[in-house]
Amino acid sequence: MQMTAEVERALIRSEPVVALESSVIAQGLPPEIGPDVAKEAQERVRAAGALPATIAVLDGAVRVGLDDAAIERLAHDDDVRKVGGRDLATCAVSGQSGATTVAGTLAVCAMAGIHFMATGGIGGVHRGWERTLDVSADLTEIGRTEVCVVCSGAKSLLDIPATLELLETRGVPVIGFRTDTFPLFYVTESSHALADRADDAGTIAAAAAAHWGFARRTGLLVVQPVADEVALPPDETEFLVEETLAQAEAAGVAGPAVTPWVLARLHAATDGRSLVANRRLLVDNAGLAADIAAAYYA
Ligand code: PSU
Ligand code: MN
Repeated sequence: MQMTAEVERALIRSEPVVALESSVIAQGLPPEIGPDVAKEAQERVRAAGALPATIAVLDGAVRVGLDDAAIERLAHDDDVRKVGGRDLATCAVSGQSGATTVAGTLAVCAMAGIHFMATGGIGGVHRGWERTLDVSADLTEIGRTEVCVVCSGAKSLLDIPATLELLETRGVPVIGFRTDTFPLFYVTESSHALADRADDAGTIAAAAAAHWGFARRTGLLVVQPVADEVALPPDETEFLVEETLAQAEAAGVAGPAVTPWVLARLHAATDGRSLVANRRLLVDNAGLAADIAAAYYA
């Protein structure tokens, strides 16, 4: 594992560090936008008084903290793997490069001793899981890694009730940040009620400290709705998601390729409005994760 000197120093001194995933750079966003968004997220973390540590594998080295050149490579090289927890070792041993999903990022957080991370949306239980068994490894890793994960919920292309059930089964608290319902990524609200809500970062930091203090060896999931002014309307979005999922199935798209494929279609179908929302929520989630980490280590 190669950690940048500033991240290593911060971790040794118990100063706030926020891990950022990189699959969003390589697979989630178009290459001409991904690096800008990644850098903006990093700047937001710094502005909140924490250090960003974007995670990836480059030429077989697990990297904690990336410079701008590394971020550009992830966006533009065409042999960058999508790396979950199971892929870390084979990617490293073969000398390949890979961008880490939430699951892969959490696996590296466990190695590095990082307890806070931010992402856009987590992977979850896919619709049709009864047939396909497609359940994101994000849920497995959140269920066994002591990291507070900040996201904007999950896309409605997932089976949201099943995803929430599995989080409960795995012992993961789901805390709404200034919301009482589970947000659906581009959409601020849903009909899925949450048991827990917090209105400031300090309360979430206290919940994380208590959770780990009670020897709960799992993550916590913090869900923050995308800002109202860039959110997409629920009905239009639900229709588009349904349509795109059907197209994916008809085109034979399956497994890890589903989410990137559907995202790209949605970006085109909304004339880029979904990209604006995606960008905003990624940066805002990085900021909230930094606020929580700063409160935790204060
Ligand atoms: N949701 C998004 N954009 C993304 C992802 C999810 O809106 O880029 C990525 C994240 O890295 C997440 C991963 O961890 O997809 C989940 O992939 P899968 O469903 O294959 O486990
Ligand atoms: Mn999957």
